[in-house]
Amino acid sequence: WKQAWFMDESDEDPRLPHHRNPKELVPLDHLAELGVLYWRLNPKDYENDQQLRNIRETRGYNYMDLLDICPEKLENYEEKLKNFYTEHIHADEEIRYCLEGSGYFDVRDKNDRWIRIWIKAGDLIILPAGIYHRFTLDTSNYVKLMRLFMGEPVWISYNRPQEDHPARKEYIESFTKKV
Ligand code: KMT
Ligand code: NI
Repeated sequence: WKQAWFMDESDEDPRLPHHRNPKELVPLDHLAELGVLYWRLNPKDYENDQQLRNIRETRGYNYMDLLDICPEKLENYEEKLKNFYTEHIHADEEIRYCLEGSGYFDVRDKNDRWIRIWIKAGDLIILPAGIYHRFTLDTSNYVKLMRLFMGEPVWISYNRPQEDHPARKEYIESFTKKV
């Protein structure tokens, strides 16, 4: 697991890795403390993958669609990418499964530092409701994502600051409840 790290502070192209010098990797259990969950699945034949089926059934993800992020297949490509990379939260979990290509999900940790999570084919990630995050392509410039959702999908983003949003409050409270 060498797929998550603390980001540097530079304003260079977001599609670059933005490692700190020296590199500061973030272990999976640190992400789990933030409520970020991760699975490694087999992206080939995803339509018949029993592991994916189990996750969807266990967590109630009855909704599914596919999103190809490239200029040819995504309407309003530039604008959408700009919105994806604007720091935001949602009222619900964000569940993304990478089928092809790669990209970066950045999430804020408890000290408001950016953690960059590198998602490649086979990576399924769940961001909890209320966590500040953003997304960018990497220099490969392409990703195919499966979007999962419990019930009727809601894709509304609430840009930071959102300290009074119920999902944000609940997320923050989830830390103080734990010892
Ligand atoms: C979102 O809410 O869609 C994002 O955070 C972007 C990543 S998935 C296209
Ligand atoms: Ni989001």
